[in-house]
Amino acid sequence: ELERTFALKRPVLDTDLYGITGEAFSNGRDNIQVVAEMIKAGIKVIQYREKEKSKIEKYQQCLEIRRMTAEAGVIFIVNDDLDLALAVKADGIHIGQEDVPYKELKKLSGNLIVGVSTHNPQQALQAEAEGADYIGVGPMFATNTKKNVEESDGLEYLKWVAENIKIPHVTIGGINISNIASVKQRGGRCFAMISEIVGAESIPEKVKEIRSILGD
Ligand code: TZP
Ligand code: MG
Repeated sequence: ELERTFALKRPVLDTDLYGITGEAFSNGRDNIQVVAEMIKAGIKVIQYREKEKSKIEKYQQCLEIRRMTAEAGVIFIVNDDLDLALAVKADGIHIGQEDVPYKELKKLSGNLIVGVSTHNPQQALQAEAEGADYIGVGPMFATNTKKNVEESDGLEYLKWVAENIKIPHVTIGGINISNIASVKQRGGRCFAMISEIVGAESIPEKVKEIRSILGD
């Protein structure tokens, strides 16, 4: 009964905002409520990222989010857990440098979209060479949302990616209303935010404000 939103991988990230969950930063809302608001706000790619729940709790939330995103035509990506992504028929999986290497993961991930977090040119070149569908680029700025985040030259690294990498990229890390214009100016096209969006009093209002800054 569950259905993937897209039979084909591409185009992915052909959109301005990439929403990511995180219940701990959501002002008392749960991930389901946050996703409902993101969909209402017109966000077209949503990643389930949840570091503080058991697998069964994550599975239950992902099942519901898969139903919601499929109905809305929104791409649904699961962070970290390939079993979870496959079980709920997500559209994609997002992994970091500390997860099972992409080279191995892709043997198991079928036609799922696979995104890889990168923090420097060497990691970006490797992800592209190995066939990743998109890369995460960051952290752009300091953030309290992710623990032990690998350092990056942020805006300088983004500029390099914009000039040298052909697969789509999503910028992440400490992006907010006050600095998003500087990220766009360095070549950012798709912007991922956790705290700025999930922590907003009204997510649709926040998204409107962000879009007015981006000029779309
Ligand atoms: N990866 C790099 S920074 C980060 C992740 C998941 C956290 C982004 O959260 P915020 O609140 O938008 O800084
Ligand atoms: Mg991970």
